[in-house]
Amino acid sequence: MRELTKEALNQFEKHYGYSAELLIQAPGRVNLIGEHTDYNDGFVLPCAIDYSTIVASKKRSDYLVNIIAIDFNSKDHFQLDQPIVKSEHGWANYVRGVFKYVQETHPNFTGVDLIIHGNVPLGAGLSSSAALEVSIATTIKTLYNLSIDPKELAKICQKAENKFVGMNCGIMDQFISTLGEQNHALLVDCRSLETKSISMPKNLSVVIINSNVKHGLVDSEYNLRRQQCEEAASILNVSKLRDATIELLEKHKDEMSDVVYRRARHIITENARTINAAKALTNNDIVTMSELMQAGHLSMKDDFEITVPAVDCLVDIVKAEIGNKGGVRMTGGGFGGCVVALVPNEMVEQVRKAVENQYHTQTGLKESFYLCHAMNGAGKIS
Ligand code: GAF
Repeated sequence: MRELTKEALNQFEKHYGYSAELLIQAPGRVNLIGEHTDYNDGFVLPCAIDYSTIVASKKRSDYLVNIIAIDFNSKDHFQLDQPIVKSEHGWANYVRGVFKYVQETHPNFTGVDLIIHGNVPLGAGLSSSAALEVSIATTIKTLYNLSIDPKELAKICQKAENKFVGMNCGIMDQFISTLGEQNHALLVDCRSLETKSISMPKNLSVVIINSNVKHGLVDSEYNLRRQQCEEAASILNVSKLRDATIELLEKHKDEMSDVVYRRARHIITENARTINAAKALTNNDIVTMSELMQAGHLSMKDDFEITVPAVDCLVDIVKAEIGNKGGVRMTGGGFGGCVVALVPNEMVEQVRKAVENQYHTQTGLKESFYLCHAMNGAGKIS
Protein backbone atom coordinates (compact mmCIF):
# COMPACT_ATOMS: atom_id res chain seq x y z
CA MET A 1 0.00 0.00 0.00
CA ARG A 2 2.79 2.42 0.91
CA GLU A 3 4.48 1.79 -2.45
CA LEU A 4 1.23 2.32 -4.35
CA THR A 5 0.57 5.55 -2.49
CA LYS A 6 4.07 6.87 -3.14
CA GLU A 7 3.83 6.05 -6.81
CA ALA A 8 0.39 7.72 -7.14
CA LEU A 9 1.70 10.91 -5.50
CA ASN A 10 4.87 10.95 -7.62
CA GLN A 11 2.93 10.43 -10.83
CA PHE A 12 0.52 13.20 -9.85
CA GLU A 13 3.38 15.70 -9.47
CA LYS A 14 5.01 14.50 -12.67
CA HIS A 15 1.88 14.78 -14.83
CA TYR A 16 0.20 17.87 -13.37
CA GLY A 17 3.19 19.84 -12.09
CA TYR A 18 1.73 20.39 -8.61
CA SER A 19 0.90 18.20 -5.59
CA ALA A 20 -2.27 16.22 -4.97
CA GLU A 21 -4.47 17.46 -2.13
CA LEU A 22 -6.22 14.15 -1.36
CA LEU A 23 -5.48 10.42 -1.44
CA ILE A 24 -8.35 7.93 -1.32
CA GLN A 25 -8.34 4.13 -1.34
CA ALA A 26 -11.18 1.72 -2.10
CA PRO A 27 -10.71 -2.03 -1.63
CA GLY A 28 -11.55 -5.03 -3.77
CA ARG A 29 -13.57 -7.75 -2.10
CA VAL A 30 -13.87 -11.44 -1.61
CA ASN A 31 -17.25 -13.04 -1.08
CA LEU A 32 -17.20 -15.85 1.51
CA ILE A 33 -20.62 -17.13 0.44
CA GLY A 34 -23.87 -15.91 -1.17
CA GLU A 35 -23.20 -15.90 -4.90
CA HIS A 36 -25.63 -14.33 -7.40
CA THR A 37 -28.04 -13.79 -4.51
CA ASP A 38 -27.66 -9.98 -4.43
CA TYR A 39 -29.80 -9.26 -7.49
CA ASN A 40 -32.38 -11.70 -6.14
CA ASP A 41 -32.77 -9.44 -3.08
CA GLY A 42 -31.03 -12.12 -0.98
CA PHE A 43 -28.04 -12.34 1.38
CA VAL A 44 -24.29 -12.09 0.81
CA LEU A 45 -21.29 -12.44 3.14
CA PRO A 46 -18.30 -10.59 1.67
CA CYS A 47 -15.32 -8.86 3.21
CA ALA A 48 -13.18 -6.05 1.78
CA ILE A 49 -9.55 -7.08 1.18
CA ASP A 50 -6.14 -5.49 1.36
CA TYR A 51 -5.88 -5.02 -2.40
CA SER A 52 -7.19 -1.65 -3.47
CA THR A 53 -7.50 1.18 -5.95
CA ILE A 54 -5.81 4.43 -4.98
CA VAL A 55 -6.77 7.85 -6.30
CA ALA A 56 -4.68 11.00 -5.90
CA SER A 57 -6.61 14.18 -6.70
CA LYS A 58 -6.89 17.95 -6.64
CA LYS A 59 -9.91 20.18 -7.25
CA ARG A 60 -10.25 22.36 -10.36
CA SER A 61 -12.58 25.28 -10.93
CA ASP A 62 -13.04 25.08 -14.72
CA TYR A 63 -15.36 22.01 -14.86
CA LEU A 64 -12.62 19.91 -16.45
CA VAL A 65 -11.93 16.34 -15.29
CA ASN A 66 -8.48 14.95 -16.13
CA ILE A 67 -7.81 11.29 -15.48
CA ILE A 68 -4.59 9.33 -15.78
CA ALA A 69 -4.82 5.58 -15.21
CA ILE A 70 -1.28 4.42 -14.54
CA ASP A 71 -2.07 0.73 -14.74
CA PHE A 72 -3.76 1.06 -18.13
CA ASN A 73 -1.13 3.49 -19.39
CA SER A 74 -4.04 5.58 -20.59
CA LYS A 75 -5.66 9.01 -20.14
CA ASP A 76 -9.09 10.55 -20.42
CA HIS A 77 -10.65 13.97 -19.97
CA PHE A 78 -14.13 15.48 -20.20
CA GLN A 79 -16.10 18.57 -19.18
CA LEU A 80 -18.62 18.55 -16.35
CA ASP A 81 -20.57 21.43 -17.91
CA GLN A 82 -21.29 19.33 -20.99
CA PRO A 83 -23.23 16.03 -21.22
CA ILE A 84 -21.05 13.13 -20.07
CA VAL A 85 -20.98 10.57 -22.88
CA LYS A 86 -19.28 7.20 -23.33
CA SER A 87 -15.55 6.96 -23.99
CA GLU A 88 -13.88 4.49 -26.35
CA HIS A 89 -11.68 3.35 -23.41
CA GLY A 90 -13.47 0.63 -21.44
CA TRP A 91 -11.87 1.58 -18.09
CA ALA A 92 -12.80 5.27 -18.50
CA ASN A 93 -16.51 4.49 -18.59
CA TYR A 94 -16.46 3.33 -14.95
CA VAL A 95 -15.08 6.77 -14.05
CA ARG A 96 -17.31 8.79 -16.37
CA GLY A 97 -20.39 6.87 -15.20
CA VAL A 98 -19.66 7.68 -11.57
CA PHE A 99 -19.21 11.40 -12.37
CA LYS A 100 -22.47 11.39 -14.31
CA TYR A 101 -24.54 9.86 -11.53
CA VAL A 102 -22.92 11.78 -8.67
CA GLN A 103 -23.61 14.95 -10.65
CA GLU A 104 -27.26 13.95 -11.15
CA THR A 105 -28.00 14.27 -7.42
CA HIS A 106 -25.08 16.46 -6.22
CA PRO A 107 -24.31 18.92 -9.03
CA ASN A 108 -22.13 21.34 -7.07
CA PHE A 109 -18.58 20.42 -7.99
CA THR A 110 -16.32 22.02 -10.52
CA GLY A 111 -13.64 19.65 -11.81
CA VAL A 112 -10.72 17.55 -10.69
CA ASP A 113 -7.30 16.21 -11.69
CA LEU A 114 -6.95 12.50 -10.97
CA ILE A 115 -4.30 9.80 -10.90
CA ILE A 116 -5.55 6.22 -10.55
CA HIS A 117 -3.32 3.35 -9.47
CA GLY A 118 -4.09 0.01 -7.85
CA ASN A 119 -3.29 -3.63 -7.19
CA VAL A 120 -6.68 -5.37 -7.31
CA PRO A 121 -6.11 -8.19 -9.84
CA LEU A 122 -8.11 -7.39 -12.98
CA GLY A 123 -10.73 -9.79 -14.32
CA ALA A 124 -10.23 -12.14 -11.37
CA GLY A 125 -13.62 -11.77 -9.68
CA LEU A 126 -12.22 -9.59 -6.87
CA SER A 127 -14.17 -6.48 -7.89
CA SER A 128 -11.57 -4.27 -9.45
CA SER A 129 -14.43 -2.39 -11.16
CA ALA A 130 -16.28 -1.68 -7.92
CA ALA A 131 -13.00 -0.57 -6.29
CA LEU A 132 -12.48 1.88 -9.18
CA GLU A 133 -16.04 3.23 -9.02
CA VAL A 134 -16.03 3.60 -5.23
CA SER A 135 -12.58 5.23 -5.19
CA ILE A 136 -13.81 7.86 -7.67
CA ALA A 137 -17.13 8.51 -5.90
CA THR A 138 -15.36 8.79 -2.52
CA THR A 139 -12.84 11.19 -4.04
CA ILE A 140 -15.55 13.53 -5.39
CA LYS A 141 -17.51 13.30 -2.14
CA THR A 142 -14.48 14.06 0.04
CA LEU A 143 -12.92 16.78 -2.15
CA TYR A 144 -16.18 18.71 -2.36
CA ASN A 145 -17.57 17.74 1.03
CA LEU A 146 -20.79 16.39 -0.53
CA SER A 147 -23.34 14.89 1.80
CA ILE A 148 -23.68 11.39 0.37
CA ASP A 149 -24.18 8.60 2.88
CA PRO A 150 -22.20 5.39 2.28
CA LYS A 151 -25.17 3.30 1.16
CA GLU A 152 -26.25 5.99 -1.29
CA LEU A 153 -22.67 6.18 -2.57
CA ALA A 154 -22.65 2.42 -3.20
CA LYS A 155 -25.95 2.71 -5.08
CA ILE A 156 -24.62 5.55 -7.26
CA CYS A 157 -21.66 3.36 -8.20
CA GLN A 158 -23.92 0.41 -8.98
CA LYS A 159 -26.05 2.68 -11.17
CA ALA A 160 -22.93 3.81 -13.04
CA GLU A 161 -22.04 0.18 -13.75
CA ASN A 162 -25.62 -0.81 -14.69
CA LYS A 163 -26.57 2.15 -16.79
CA PHE A 164 -23.32 3.64 -18.09
CA VAL A 165 -21.02 0.63 -18.44
CA GLY A 166 -23.91 -1.73 -19.21
CA MET A 167 -23.09 -4.51 -16.72
CA ASN A 168 -26.24 -5.49 -14.88
CA CYS A 169 -24.53 -6.28 -11.53
CA GLY A 170 -26.14 -6.37 -8.09
CA ILE A 171 -25.16 -4.18 -5.13
CA MET A 172 -22.70 -6.46 -3.29
CA ASP A 173 -19.37 -5.28 -4.69
CA GLN A 174 -19.93 -1.53 -4.42
CA PHE A 175 -21.50 -2.02 -1.01
CA ILE A 176 -18.61 -3.90 0.59
CA SER A 177 -15.97 -1.68 -1.05
CA THR A 178 -17.72 1.26 0.64
CA LEU A 179 -18.74 -0.29 3.97
CA GLY A 180 -16.18 -3.02 4.66
CA GLU A 181 -14.95 -3.43 8.25
CA GLN A 182 -11.50 -4.46 9.40
CA ASN A 183 -11.36 -8.07 10.67
CA HIS A 184 -15.04 -8.58 9.81
CA ALA A 185 -17.17 -9.96 7.04
CA LEU A 186 -20.53 -8.27 6.49
CA LEU A 187 -23.78 -10.17 6.24
CA VAL A 188 -25.75 -7.91 3.89
CA ASP A 189 -29.47 -8.14 3.32
CA CYS A 190 -29.54 -6.93 -0.27
CA ARG A 191 -33.21 -5.95 -0.01
CA SER A 192 -33.14 -3.72 3.07
CA LEU A 193 -29.38 -3.06 2.87
CA GLU A 194 -29.17 -3.80 6.59
CA THR A 195 -25.87 -5.30 7.67
CA LYS A 196 -24.50 -7.43 10.45
CA SER A 197 -20.74 -7.45 11.16
CA ILE A 198 -19.38 -10.95 11.54
CA SER A 199 -16.03 -11.23 13.26
CA MET A 200 -13.51 -13.32 11.29
CA PRO A 201 -12.14 -16.23 13.35
CA LYS A 202 -8.58 -15.38 14.39
CA ASN A 203 -7.35 -18.92 13.81
CA LEU A 204 -8.31 -18.84 10.11
CA SER A 205 -6.54 -17.04 7.27
CA VAL A 206 -8.34 -15.70 4.23
CA VAL A 207 -6.57 -17.20 1.23
CA ILE A 208 -7.53 -16.30 -2.32
CA ILE A 209 -6.20 -18.34 -5.20
CA ASN A 210 -6.54 -17.01 -8.71
CA SER A 211 -7.01 -19.75 -11.31
CA ASN A 212 -5.77 -17.21 -13.87
CA VAL A 213 -8.55 -18.34 -16.15
CA LYS A 214 -9.70 -14.87 -17.19
CA HIS A 215 -13.40 -14.29 -16.83
CA GLY A 216 -14.93 -15.31 -20.12
CA LEU A 217 -18.49 -14.61 -21.31
CA VAL A 218 -19.10 -12.83 -18.02
CA ASP A 219 -21.51 -10.19 -19.19
CA SER A 220 -23.64 -12.38 -21.42
CA GLU A 221 -23.75 -15.38 -19.05
CA TYR A 222 -24.31 -13.11 -16.02
CA ASN A 223 -27.24 -11.38 -17.69
CA LEU A 224 -28.61 -14.76 -18.77
CA ARG A 225 -28.52 -15.99 -15.13
CA ARG A 226 -30.42 -12.87 -14.10
CA GLN A 227 -33.09 -13.53 -16.73
CA GLN A 228 -33.43 -17.16 -15.65
CA CYS A 229 -33.86 -16.09 -12.02
CA GLU A 230 -36.50 -13.56 -13.06
CA GLU A 231 -38.30 -16.22 -15.09
CA ALA A 232 -38.37 -18.54 -12.08
CA ALA A 233 -39.63 -15.75 -9.80
CA SER A 234 -42.41 -14.96 -12.24
CA ILE A 235 -43.52 -18.63 -12.46
CA LEU A 236 -43.43 -18.85 -8.66
CA ASN A 237 -45.39 -15.59 -8.47
CA VAL A 238 -42.92 -13.88 -6.13
CA SER A 239 -41.28 -10.51 -6.72
CA LYS A 240 -37.75 -11.93 -6.21
CA LEU A 241 -36.39 -15.42 -5.52
CA ARG A 242 -35.57 -14.18 -2.01
CA ASP A 243 -39.28 -14.73 -1.30
CA ALA A 244 -39.40 -18.32 -2.59
CA THR A 245 -38.96 -21.55 -0.64
CA ILE A 246 -37.88 -25.01 -1.74
CA GLU A 247 -41.43 -26.26 -1.10
CA LEU A 248 -42.85 -23.60 -3.44
CA LEU A 249 -40.22 -24.44 -6.07
CA GLU A 250 -41.01 -28.17 -5.91
CA LYS A 251 -44.72 -27.45 -6.27
CA HIS A 252 -44.11 -25.57 -9.54
CA LYS A 253 -41.26 -27.74 -10.84
CA ASP A 254 -43.26 -29.00 -13.85
CA GLU A 255 -44.06 -25.48 -15.00
CA MET A 256 -40.42 -24.58 -15.71
CA SER A 257 -37.48 -25.94 -17.67
CA ASP A 258 -34.92 -28.03 -15.81
CA VAL A 259 -32.36 -25.23 -16.23
CA VAL A 260 -34.62 -22.57 -14.70
CA TYR A 261 -35.52 -24.98 -11.88
CA ARG A 262 -31.84 -25.53 -11.05
CA ARG A 263 -31.03 -21.82 -11.20
CA ALA A 264 -33.80 -21.12 -8.70
CA ARG A 265 -32.70 -24.01 -6.50
CA HIS A 266 -29.21 -22.52 -6.29
CA ILE A 267 -30.53 -19.12 -5.20
CA ILE A 268 -32.98 -20.49 -2.63
CA THR A 269 -30.44 -22.87 -1.05
CA GLU A 270 -27.61 -20.30 -1.27
CA ASN A 271 -29.62 -17.74 0.70
CA ALA A 272 -30.14 -20.28 3.47
CA ARG A 273 -26.45 -21.27 3.38
CA THR A 274 -25.38 -17.63 3.65
CA ILE A 275 -27.47 -16.96 6.75
CA ASN A 276 -26.23 -20.21 8.30
CA ALA A 277 -22.62 -19.38 7.41
CA ALA A 278 -22.87 -16.08 9.26
CA LYS A 279 -24.11 -18.01 12.32
CA ALA A 280 -21.39 -20.65 11.97
CA LEU A 281 -18.62 -18.02 11.78
CA THR A 282 -20.07 -16.18 14.77
CA ASN A 283 -19.99 -19.44 16.77
CA ASN A 284 -16.53 -20.35 15.46
CA ASP A 285 -18.18 -23.53 14.13
CA ILE A 286 -15.67 -24.27 11.38
CA VAL A 287 -17.00 -27.73 10.52
CA THR A 288 -20.40 -26.27 9.61
CA MET A 289 -18.76 -23.41 7.72
CA SER A 290 -16.69 -25.95 5.81
CA GLU A 291 -19.78 -27.96 4.84
CA LEU A 292 -21.68 -24.84 3.77
CA MET A 293 -18.82 -23.66 1.56
CA GLN A 294 -18.55 -27.10 -0.03
CA ALA A 295 -22.29 -27.29 -0.67
CA GLY A 296 -22.18 -23.73 -2.05
CA HIS A 297 -19.45 -24.68 -4.49
CA LEU A 298 -21.32 -27.75 -5.72
CA SER A 299 -24.47 -25.72 -6.16
CA MET A 300 -22.57 -23.17 -8.29
CA LYS A 301 -21.05 -26.03 -10.29
CA ASP A 302 -24.12 -28.18 -10.88
CA ASP A 303 -27.18 -25.94 -10.48
CA PHE A 304 -26.00 -22.46 -11.43
CA GLU A 305 -23.27 -23.75 -13.80
CA ILE A 306 -20.83 -20.86 -13.30
CA THR A 307 -17.62 -22.70 -12.40
CA VAL A 308 -14.92 -23.85 -14.85
CA PRO A 309 -12.77 -27.03 -14.58
CA ALA A 310 -9.63 -25.14 -13.44
CA VAL A 311 -11.53 -23.54 -10.57
CA ASP A 312 -13.08 -26.88 -9.59
CA CYS A 313 -9.57 -28.35 -9.65
CA LEU A 314 -8.27 -25.67 -7.24
CA VAL A 315 -11.17 -26.32 -4.88
CA ASP A 316 -10.41 -30.06 -4.90
CA ILE A 317 -6.70 -29.53 -4.21
CA VAL A 318 -7.35 -27.21 -1.27
CA LYS A 319 -10.18 -29.36 0.12
CA ALA A 320 -7.94 -32.44 0.12
CA GLU A 321 -5.49 -30.56 2.37
CA ILE A 322 -7.80 -28.81 4.83
CA GLY A 323 -10.71 -31.29 5.07
CA ASN A 324 -13.27 -29.75 7.40
CA LYS A 325 -10.71 -27.70 9.32
CA GLY A 326 -11.50 -24.84 6.93
CA GLY A 327 -13.62 -24.08 3.86
CA VAL A 328 -13.09 -23.51 0.16
CA ARG A 329 -15.28 -22.47 -2.76
CA MET A 330 -15.30 -20.42 -5.93
CA THR A 331 -15.88 -16.72 -5.24
CA GLY A 332 -17.43 -13.99 -7.39
CA GLY A 333 -19.45 -13.96 -10.58
CA GLY A 334 -17.85 -17.10 -12.05
CA PHE A 335 -16.62 -18.34 -15.46
CA GLY A 336 -13.01 -18.19 -14.27
CA GLY A 337 -11.45 -16.09 -11.52
CA CYS A 338 -10.67 -17.10 -7.96
CA VAL A 339 -11.42 -19.47 -5.13
CA VAL A 340 -11.60 -18.31 -1.54
CA ALA A 341 -10.39 -20.54 1.27
CA LEU A 342 -10.56 -20.13 5.02
CA VAL A 343 -7.41 -21.96 6.04
CA PRO A 344 -6.14 -22.69 9.57
CA ASN A 345 -3.19 -20.30 10.03
CA GLU A 346 -0.72 -23.14 10.52
CA MET A 347 -1.82 -24.85 7.24
CA VAL A 348 -1.39 -21.89 4.86
CA GLU A 349 2.08 -22.96 3.69
CA GLN A 350 0.94 -26.57 3.25
CA VAL A 351 -1.96 -25.38 1.06
CA ARG A 352 0.33 -23.08 -0.93
CA LYS A 353 2.70 -25.98 -1.63
CA ALA A 354 -0.06 -28.41 -2.55
CA VAL A 355 -1.46 -25.93 -5.09
CA GLU A 356 2.01 -25.16 -6.42
CA ASN A 357 2.73 -28.88 -6.89
CA GLN A 358 -0.58 -29.97 -8.37
CA TYR A 359 -2.43 -27.14 -10.15
CA HIS A 360 -0.02 -26.65 -13.04
CA THR A 361 0.38 -30.39 -13.60
CA GLN A 362 -3.37 -30.89 -13.71
CA THR A 363 -4.37 -27.85 -15.79
CA GLY A 364 -1.29 -26.43 -17.51
CA LEU A 365 -2.04 -23.11 -15.74
CA LYS A 366 -0.12 -21.21 -13.06
CA GLU A 367 -2.05 -19.91 -10.06
CA SER A 368 -1.57 -16.67 -8.09
CA PHE A 369 -1.84 -16.92 -4.33
CA TYR A 370 -2.98 -14.00 -2.14
CA LEU A 371 -3.00 -14.09 1.63
CA CYS A 372 -5.58 -11.46 2.59
CA HIS A 373 -7.11 -9.72 5.57
CA ALA A 374 -10.58 -8.27 6.02
CA MET A 375 -10.23 -4.50 5.73
CA ASN A 376 -12.16 -1.27 6.10
CA GLY A 377 -14.07 0.13 3.16
CA ALA A 378 -13.11 3.21 1.17
CA GLY A 379 -11.59 6.23 2.86
CA LYS A 380 -8.85 8.76 3.12
CA ILE A 381 -5.23 7.68 3.30
CA SER A 382 -3.42 10.00 5.64
C1 GAF B 1 -20.47 -9.98 -9.64
C2 GAF B 1 -21.55 -8.91 -9.47
F1 GAF B 1 -21.02 -7.68 -9.71
C3 GAF B 1 -22.15 -8.95 -8.07
O1 GAF B 1 -23.21 -8.02 -7.99
C4 GAF B 1 -22.64 -10.36 -7.71
O2 GAF B 1 -23.84 -10.67 -8.38
C5 GAF B 1 -21.55 -11.39 -8.01
O3 GAF B 1 -21.04 -11.26 -9.33
C6 GAF B 1 -22.03 -12.79 -7.84
O4 GAF B 1 -22.36 -13.02 -6.53
O5 GAF B 1 -19.39 -9.72 -8.82
